[in-house]
Amino acid sequence: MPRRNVTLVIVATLLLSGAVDERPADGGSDGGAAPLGITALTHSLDTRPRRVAVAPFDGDAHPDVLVLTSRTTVTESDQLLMLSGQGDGAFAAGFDYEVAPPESPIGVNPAFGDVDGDSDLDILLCNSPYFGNGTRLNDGQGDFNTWMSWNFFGGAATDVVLFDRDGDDDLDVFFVEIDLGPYVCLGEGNGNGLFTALGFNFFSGGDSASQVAAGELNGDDSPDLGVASQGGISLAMTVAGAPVGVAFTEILDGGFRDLAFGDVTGDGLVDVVATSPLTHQVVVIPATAVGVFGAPVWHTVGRRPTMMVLADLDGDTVLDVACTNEGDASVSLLLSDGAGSFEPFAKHAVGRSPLDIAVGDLDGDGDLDLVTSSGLDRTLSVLLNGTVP
Ligand SMILES: [Ca+2]
Ligand SMILES: [Ca+2]
Ligand SMILES: [Ca+2]
Ligand SMILES: [Ca+2]
Repeated sequence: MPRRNVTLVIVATLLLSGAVDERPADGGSDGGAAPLGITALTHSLDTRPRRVAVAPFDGDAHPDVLVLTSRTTVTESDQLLMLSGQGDGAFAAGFDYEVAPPESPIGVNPAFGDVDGDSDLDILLCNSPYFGNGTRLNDGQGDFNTWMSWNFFGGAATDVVLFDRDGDDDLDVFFVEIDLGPYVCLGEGNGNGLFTALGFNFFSGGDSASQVAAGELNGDDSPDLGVASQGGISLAMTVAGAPVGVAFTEILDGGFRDLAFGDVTGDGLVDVVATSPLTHQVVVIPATAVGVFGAPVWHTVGRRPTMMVLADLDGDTVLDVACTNEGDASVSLLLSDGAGSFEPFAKHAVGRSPLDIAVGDLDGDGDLDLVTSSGLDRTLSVLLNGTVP
């Protein structure tokens, strides 16, 4: 039985056309008509959604949507809530937990994975005013009432990522701590939902770090780490067996919001992809050999791209890029042609000032759908992919 993470299988490759062509509201570049035959749905919430994640959390096979909300007024609290996927693009109400009290700093950050080895997905919450960094364990039915704190290196973590650092089958944790440092921090998973401090290094760009990534870049079976910050993109190539290995090198100068590792060029080598809000571009740093990167290639998208996912959206088995554009209430789709280039980007309208994006097959038809959050509109925008008819 698979122990963790979500496996989403693309089963068909038929393309449909006829999507809605959305135009930016305040400048930026126009995209072409979206090529995926997207159907857009809007889900209204009582609170302001900020971060979103898609995965089967509640014990059935259907992907659910996990939402972290931000308060509207100082008298409200931040919430962690779940919309329980019904497998057809519809949702039922799931749990709703308070994760930050009124008048506390905003910014609880989530990650998910099976951190206690019982095959259900658990939730990590970092930077909570209640508990700093901690884990909510899944009871297998979609309740997360067991709370465990692992509050090392202070509590003000930026984005957090789970990965198996040392191949022992327990998920380990990586984040940037900005209160005491800034430090890049590693924690060893204990296999029970708790983590033990492994080590930390001062990271000069950490104050402006926004998102982190982990994955295998250089082929040594020891996952490598990345940080996107206002100063650049930095990578740490870890060496198998190294005790901590958090020495970062900046590989690209500039201001970046989100980054991810994946093969978007179709050559089997893992590339680095990031969003650059100020230039309205997505940058691809292509691997030219295992762990060796060539010149960055810039792709114009919508206005102020922020959060991003890599996923095979058109079913050709090569990863594509979808990013939220904060400045023009849209998602840009950069579809890889599988040979190192991308189709001209396409856009689709979503809620205003989208704050996050996640991917999963929400309607159960075999293609990957997208969901974005708009705190301003108090909505989630669900873009159902029409690749599989
Ligand atoms: Ca679990
Ligand atoms: Ca590649
Ligand atoms: Ca693709
Ligand atoms: Ca789908």
